[in-house]
Amino acid sequence: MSVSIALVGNPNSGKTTLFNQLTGNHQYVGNWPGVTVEKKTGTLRGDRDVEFVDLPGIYSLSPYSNEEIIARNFLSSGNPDAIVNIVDASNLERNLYLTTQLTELGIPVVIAINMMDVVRKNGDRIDAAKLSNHLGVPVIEISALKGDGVMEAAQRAVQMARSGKKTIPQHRFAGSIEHALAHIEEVVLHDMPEEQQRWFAVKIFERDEQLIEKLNIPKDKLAHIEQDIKACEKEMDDDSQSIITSARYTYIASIIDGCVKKSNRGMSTSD
Ligand code: BGO
Repeated sequence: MSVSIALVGNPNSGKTTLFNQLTGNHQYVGNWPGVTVEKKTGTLRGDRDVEFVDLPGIYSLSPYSNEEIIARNFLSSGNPDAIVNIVDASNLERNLYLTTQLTELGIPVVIAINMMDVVRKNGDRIDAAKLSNHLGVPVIEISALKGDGVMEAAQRAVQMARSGKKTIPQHRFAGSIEHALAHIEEVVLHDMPEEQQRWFAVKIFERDEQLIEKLNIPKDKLAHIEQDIKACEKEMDDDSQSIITSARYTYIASIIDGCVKKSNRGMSTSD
């Protein structure tokens, strides 16, 4: 069975380096429809049945740039069978912000934790097994530059895609947010496959206009949902978008603490 795997990550996480390692010279370059953003696809070295789609480098699945819109439209349309999320190990906090969103899409996710050569050289340690347990996805340590672990990451993604097992997000928001999300799913998303509902519910909670328009949600249902969102905003004394952003960062900080041991003698790649 042929599979399509999306390669997703922050700018400068090593996505191009990984894509080149995985596909060698089996690459095709075009443009995403309607925009001048480059679209690269390629097949896995040694297996023409596995296609990789290189999505633009992004920090979030918000609708604020062409790159983000391309990525989220592609991912939420149900196209890819799996996602390889490349994460810069020296910048975990910022990179995992995107990861928390990717795990809500209902698509199998494999994390390829990159720049591990830098981490090791600095004497730092990352507990990949613990991180994997927290996030509910396989975490494979790689160095895209040296080629270490890249095939293992690809094979895990192929395995996940073929098994049909969806990723289940492990993170739960505070009670009142979860209450609002459950209500949104019940009122407007019940016709959608269950595993895809969470990401859409969070976006509707954030009042993502582009998505609300696309889903064509009737006004009376929107008004109904708005009551829950407003109640949550009042309780937490913040706007819904900031509530979600802060919750994601608080969650990430809580899991990174136990997974990363710094020796304090090295520099990050961004340094
Ligand atoms: C330059 N290890 C190390 N050490 N570096 C890596 C790894 C890795 O595993 N993976 C990628 N890099 P992109 P995006 C560069 O280009 O793939 C490096 O944006 C330089 N260039 O080599 O482009 C990679 O596609 C001059 O570094 O990322 C690249 O996601 C001096 O990370 C950078 C130093 O990789 C970004 C580095 C002229």
